[in-house]
This record gives sequence, C-alpha cells and structure tokens, in this order.
Amino acid sequence: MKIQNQIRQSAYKADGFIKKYQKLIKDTVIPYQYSVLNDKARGAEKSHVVKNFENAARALNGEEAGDGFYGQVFQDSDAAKWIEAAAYSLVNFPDKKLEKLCDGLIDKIVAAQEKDGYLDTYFTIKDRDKRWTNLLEAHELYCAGHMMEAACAYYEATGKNKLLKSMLINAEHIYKVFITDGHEGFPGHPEIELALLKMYRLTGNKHCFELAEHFINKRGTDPDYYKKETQNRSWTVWGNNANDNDYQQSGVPVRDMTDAVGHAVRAVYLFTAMADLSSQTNDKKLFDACKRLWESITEKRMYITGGIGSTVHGEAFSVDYDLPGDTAYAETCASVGLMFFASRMLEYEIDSKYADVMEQAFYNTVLAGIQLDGKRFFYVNPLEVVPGISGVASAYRHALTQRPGWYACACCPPNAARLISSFGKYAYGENDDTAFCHMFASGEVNFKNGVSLVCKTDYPYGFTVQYEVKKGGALSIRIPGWSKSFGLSINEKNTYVKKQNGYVFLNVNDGDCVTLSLDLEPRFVWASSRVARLTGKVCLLRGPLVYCFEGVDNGGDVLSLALKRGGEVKAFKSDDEILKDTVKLSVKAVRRKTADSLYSDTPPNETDTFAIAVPYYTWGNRGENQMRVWLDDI
Ligand code: FUB
Ligand code: ZN
Repeated sequence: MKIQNQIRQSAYKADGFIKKYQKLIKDTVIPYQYSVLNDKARGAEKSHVVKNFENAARALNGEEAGDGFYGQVFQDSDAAKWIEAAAYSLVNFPDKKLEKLCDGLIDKIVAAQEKDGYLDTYFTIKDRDKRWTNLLEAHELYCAGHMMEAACAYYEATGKNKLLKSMLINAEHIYKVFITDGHEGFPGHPEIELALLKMYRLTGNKHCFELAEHFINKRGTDPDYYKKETQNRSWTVWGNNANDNDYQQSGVPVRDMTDAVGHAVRAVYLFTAMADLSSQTNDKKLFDACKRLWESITEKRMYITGGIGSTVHGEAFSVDYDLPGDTAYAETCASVGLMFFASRMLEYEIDSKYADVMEQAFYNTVLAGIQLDGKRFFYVNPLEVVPGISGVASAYRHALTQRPGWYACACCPPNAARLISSFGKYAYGENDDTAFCHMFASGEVNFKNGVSLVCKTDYPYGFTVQYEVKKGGALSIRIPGWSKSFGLSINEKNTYVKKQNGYVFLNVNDGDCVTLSLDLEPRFVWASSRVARLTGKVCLLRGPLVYCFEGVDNGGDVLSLALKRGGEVKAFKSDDEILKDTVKLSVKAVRRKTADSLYSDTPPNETDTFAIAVPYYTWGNRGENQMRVWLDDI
C-alpha cells in the first residue's frame, strides 16, 4: 500500500492569504506568546511556565524550588507548543533572534529533566513519589507528547538535536515504565501516541513505535483500569470521575469504537494516532474503526464551522444531532485536532471528504480562534452570542463575546499558532509517485516525486487556482465537495478529467499552467431537520467560508432578522478597516419588529431589508455585539 504523507515543512513557501497569517504568527503571535510564557505580557493571565522549568531544575539540584509550581498540571505543554510553532516559523522565516530564544528555553527544559529521563515540572517540583500514579488526570504523558512534537519540529527546522535527544531519553524512560516494567496504564489525555509516531517517522526509533502501538492497543482493554488507579491513590487533581469511560474514551478497545464520545480534544488526538498507525501497519480493522468515528463526527456531531464538542460539560461530544450554537463548546484545539485526524485519514485513503472537513475546520473555527491582530484568542467558538447572556448566564458562561488575551488553561492559542505555521503540511501531501494538493494555498511547493509548483490564488476569497508547473509529474488536485461545478484547463485548453474520490489525477509537464475554477456563488445551507436547534434556519457560505451576521453591520440587532429564501446574495469587498481584505455578503432579509412587552398578541411588523454577513472567522473583532450564524429561513 502506498501511503500518502504530509510534505516536509521546508517543502512549502507560502504566499498570499496563508503567508499573511504565517507572518502574523511570526511577527505578533509568537513574540506575544513568548512574553506570556515569561509572565511579561501586561493584562494577560499569569503563565509561570518558564519559571516552572527553572524551579524544577533547582529542585533537581537539591535547592529550594523557587516559588514552586504554578498553573495547570499540564502547564509544560504551553512551552512545548510554543517551541513547535516557533520551529515551523523558523523554516518559514529564518530568524536568528527567535532561534536563540528557542535555544534558551530548550536549555531550561532539558535542565529540568531528571536523570532517569523523566520530564514533568509539576511532579518534579511538587512530589516525585507520585509520578505515574494518576494517568487519569495528571497529563504526564500528554506533556511528554507535546514536548516530543516540539523536539521533532525543532530538529527539522534547525538540525539541532538537544531537545530531540532529551525526548528520546524520555521515551526510553516511558518505555521502561510501561513496557519493560509493565505499568498497566494508558494516557488519560491521548497525545503521546501521535507524538511517538512522529518521533518514529523522524528517527526510526523502534521503541517509539512500539510504545505508541502499545498505548493505542491497551486503551479500553480493561474498562476498570481508571477505577483501580483511583482506588490506589490518595490524591487527585480535579476529582475526575474514574467511571466515566466515555469521557476518557476508555470503555472499549479502539478497534471496537463506534461513536465519537467524551472529551473532544482527547478523542481527535487519539483518532489521529489510530489513523496514523493503521496506515503505517495497513491495519484495516483499525482503519475501519477510524472511519466509523470519522462518520460519527462529521455526519452527526460537527458544527457547520468544523467545530466539535457540543457541550461545556467535559468539553465533550454529546449525542447525535445535538448542535446548539449558543452554548457550543467547539474548542479551538478540537478543530486543530480534527484537522490532524483528517490529514492522517488521507494517508490511508485519498478521499476529498477528509480535506473538505480539514478546510472547514481551518477557515472557520481555527482562524476564529485568533483575533485578526494576533493578540487575543478564543478557546470556545459559539455560533451565536448575545451580549448580556453569553458569557454571563450560567449555561452560557463559557461562550465569551470577546477574545481574552490569554487563559489560565492556555491550550488553544499555541495550538492554533503551530497549526497555521505548518499549514503546508496539511495543504499538500505526497507519496513516491504523486503530488497531492488537498487545500489551496498560494506559494511554491516541491514534492518528493519531483513535481514543483507555484500556486497562485486569492483563496478563500478568489476561486480560481492556478498552478504553474516548474517540474512536471503526477499531480492530484482535490475538487472541494462544496463546489457545485468546476472547470479545469491546461495551458488554457479546457480539459475534462473525471473525479476519483473527489480528486482529479493529472500528468503535467514542465512549464504547464493548470487552472482550476471553482464555484464562486454564495450558498444557502440548511441543516437536517434532526438537528432540533436548526429547524427552520438557514446559513450562508461562500467557498469554504461560513458567514455570520454581526450587530455592527446590521443596526445593532441580528436577533430580529430572517433571511429570504432564494433571495439574491451579493458579494462585495469589505469597506471596513478592521475587516479589510475580506469579502462581505449582502442578502435579502426581513426585519421582524416585535412589541416591547415580553409577550404580545400583536404579530411582528415585517419590513424588507438587506442583511450583511461577514466571514465567521472575523467575528468579534469590532467590539462586543450580537452574532449569529443561523437565521430564520422565510
Ligand atoms: O487537558 C489539556 C487541554 O486543556 C485539553 O486538550 C483542553 O480541552 C483543555 O482542557
Ligand atoms: Zn484548547
């Protein structure tokens, strides 16, 4: 079986929309996050993550551990994700100063590693005897996984192997604990599985592979494992319910899983590793489980924005068709993880449905996670907010109307940063024979089959994609499921090519110019009537972008707006400074003005109007106001 893989980070040099975002990450997000990690960002939640490493190193030297440990039990992972984002960014935009900052932080991290290879500041500072006694809650394997990913990215970016060496030693330590010495546990929060597989790909280290396989296969084989673990310890982090096998995806072995349940980020990180392992070992049973889980998510449990996790309770999936917009959780990390999952599914099976979702999650929820100026971030991504209720009333407290500067639980901001910086890995894929274009991203890309292209497009606002072929060969391009029709020309000659699984397969020559034209018309989209919250509602999309209505464009009130079915929709360049370079939509609508009283027997007074919609990812950038993705359809 020929597996399609992600391209190397250095194989893609971005231009256009993606380059602008990667520049924002480099110029603003990475420096800002570095200042947060060092507790130098004014007005942001305290992080203390760098101090935690310094204090752990002190403890290892037999000194007092400074001001001790502060933060979440998984605070170390914020530093890891920052290094990973910085590493990708160093490939995009070489920068000696940033590299020095990374080297300095890596020195501090490695200094906090214990002699036996263990690395986790929470336990090194607080209580070394408690290591590996609380896999359910304590995130040791999760933190190790993130640090392994950072180590791989930094080695690939710079050739420097200090962190990689240290994480290989850490992996050996974990191998000893879980395989040689037979610890019965498996990760409470999956992450290390996908990271170990990355380390294996990079270094060929067999223990990394075995350990990943072990953790994946072990999960769910003893549904009582966490119960026993909890009984065997006298301490807890949050008092997690050890019987909630859905929450931690531990009730059944992975090959028997059917529905996506529990904590959404944990789920998609696990499924990513399962998909990766299935393609590396050609394990059809495992891949079939991944397919069932994929269908469970994308056909019954995913928001139109590519957000997942319908409930704040456990940051989790709930049940089929339960997709409330106003109380949605739809964590930014979960959509990042969904992209990981999609990308690994493509390795086993080329099918455009995976890249369609990858794109949906990216252009809507992941980008919404970052304010347009790169300084504020959403953790939760609701599809409707009403100031005064959202972020205030108890059921809505998590659904903020504005992005905060940082979070006490800061998993999302660096996650979005690492994803955007490595966008090329998701947009382009390859095997020895074929170059794959899964998403449309301007810039130059060089594949291992020898194909070299320059892609030119204004995507996601322009729907012509041009590939100038510098070196020819086998090339496959995805035709997005949302595009009702498409045109393909080679050297300006219309060419008919049949789609296979949503891709066209071409053989291109040096100097060819391939042009793909996609549907630019805005689309009305309705949800299945099984989604109780969305009956009678409609939303607007153009290309991959979901649109939403904000008060600021609509006289301060979007709650009284309804859309006219089939009404003309006009796309126009945004006239406003903050949303410059975006395209807004104007659509025929009705304003339904009600009486002032809470209830009235006077029907609303209806007047025709135009409603203005903006891309969902840009919402909340112009002050606090109402926002709605779905409006009544009349
Ligand atoms: O537990 C680590 C991370 O913090 C999770 O992935 C997020 O959902 C948040 O709970
Ligand atoms: Zn998060």
